Formats: sequence, structure tokens, C-alpha cells
Amino acid sequence: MALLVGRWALAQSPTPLVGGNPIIRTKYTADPAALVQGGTVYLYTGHDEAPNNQERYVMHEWLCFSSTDMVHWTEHPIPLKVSDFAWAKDDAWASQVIERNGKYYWYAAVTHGTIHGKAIGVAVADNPTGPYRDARGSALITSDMTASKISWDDIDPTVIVDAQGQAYLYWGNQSCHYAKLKANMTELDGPIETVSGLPQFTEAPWVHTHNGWYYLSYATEFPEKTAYAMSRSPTGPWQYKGILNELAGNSNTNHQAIIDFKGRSYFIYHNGGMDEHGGSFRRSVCIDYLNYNRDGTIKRVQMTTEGVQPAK
Ligand code: FUB
Repeated sequence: MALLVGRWALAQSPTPLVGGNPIIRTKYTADPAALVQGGTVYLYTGHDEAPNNQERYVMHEWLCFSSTDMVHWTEHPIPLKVSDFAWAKDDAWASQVIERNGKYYWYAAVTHGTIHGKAIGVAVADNPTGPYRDARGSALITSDMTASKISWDDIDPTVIVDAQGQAYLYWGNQSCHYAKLKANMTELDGPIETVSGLPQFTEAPWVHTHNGWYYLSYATEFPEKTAYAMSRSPTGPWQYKGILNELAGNSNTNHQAIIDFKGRSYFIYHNGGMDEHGGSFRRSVCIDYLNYNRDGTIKRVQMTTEGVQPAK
């Protein structure tokens, strides 16, 4: 059964608000990813469950919401948990869902149960809201597949399929990796490469296309801002274009998704601003407009309390 949140929840508060940021007020949500399917946007988030007195990530499951106007959001039953990956230990970190040939593939960062470090799994479903099941029975990416001094470098997957039907997986922390995926979307199809041209890359890559350009946005520095680079190809070369979004209030991370929907572009991110307990480990998803310049570069995002208007 779906539960209407967003405006409905706000209307129950002592001081009624209409829409606005954060968009979900019933629980803490982080690391947004969004998928447009016809007239509906599906929003996938992590779930920050840290008690108010604990400053650490407590994340065991992912959440799914949908909207037809970017303002009224409906929550769906929990579509995926860490425990759905039998080989994983914990930590439902950032993820992304994409559609291919009528199947929905959910790429998710977790902590591996037996191979030291973070790992990326892939789950599959027949519809965007799931339920999702482990598509491989093993991790797609493990920490021993990449050279790094840190154990949390294999996180934050983002996936695109280019105009020729080639799928690419990008991920990383400190270094941005990428690899081709086979058409089955569950196996690598070539070596793991490193993306160059992304100064001060921290994490959270998100690759999207718009008017013939590829964009790779990412979290930069720490605490994190969002920066971006552009290319005519999913494999680069990438041209760095600067800061896209400033520090997001009260959160040391800044994790974005970018979509076009019903004639407008949207920047979806998180901050730590929902209530007096909000912060880096109790984050909340927000949405503001994204605006392009004529040459394809992107105007700096203006984070707002009011958020966006209903999309028509
Ligand atoms: O939510 C856990 C981690 O924090 C994500 O994987 C990063 O992108 C950062 O938002």
C-alpha cells in the first residue's frame, strides 16, 4: 500500500507548508537517484537511520518514492535491503536504478561480507518499484578489483546506456572508475579504467546526457560541493566546468541526481536541514531547478527552501 508523503505530511504539521525542501518529511533520506519513466519520476534514496545521538552512518535499506509532478510524492514499500544481497554485510550506501529492455537494474554500494571493503551489487526487477532481487548472487565490483589505499573507494555507482546501446558503469571515491557493462547489465565487458579530468574528485559521480552532451557531475572536496565536467563521449575526454552546487546546509556530503522531466531540468540532492536532529548522518532529499546556458554549460544551482513548483 502506498503512503502519501510530502505535501500531505506537511499539511499535518503545526505550521502548514506547501511543498518545499526537504521534500520528504516522514523519514531521513539520502543519496538520491531518479529515473524518469513516461509521466512518472521514481526517486530512490538511502535511508539514514542513525539515532539522534550517533554521528555515523546507519543505513540498512533503500527507499522508493514516485511523483508525477515533482512535488507530491508517494512512498512505495521498501524495494531493496542490504540483506537481499546474501554476500553483503551492511551499509546501504548510494545507488542508482536504470531501465533496459523492460527490466530495472539497481546498482548499489554496500560493505562486502567476506572481501574487505565496499562493493557494488546489482539487483533486478520487472517494474520500477520492485521488489528487487540480487541479479548475480555475488558482487559486481569488489574492493580488490581496484587499486586504492582506502577500503571505501568502490562506492556510488552511476550507469548510463549510450545511443549505440553500450552501457557504462562509473563509481568511486577519491578516484573515479568506469567500465563497460555487457548488454545483460550484470557483468563487466572490459577493463576497469580511470576517468581523468575531474579535479578534487571525492565521490558521487552522476552521468547524464542533455542536448548531445555527456555530463559527469561529482562531489568535490570535503565537506563536499558538487562540480561537473562535460564531454561529447561517455569515455571522455572530460572538460572540467567548475562548481555546480555549493555546500548543502548542515551536511558534509552532497550527493546529486540530475534529470529532465516535463520540459524542465532538476537537481536532486540532500542536505541536513529537516529538523533540529538533521545533519551529516540524518540527511534529507531536496529538489531545485537546474538551468543550462546556450553553450551547454550549467548555471550554478540555487538551493531554496521553497523547492520547485508542480510540473505540468
Ligand atoms: O550515504 C553514504 C555515503 O555518503 C554515500 O555513498 C556518499 O555519496 C555520501 O553521500
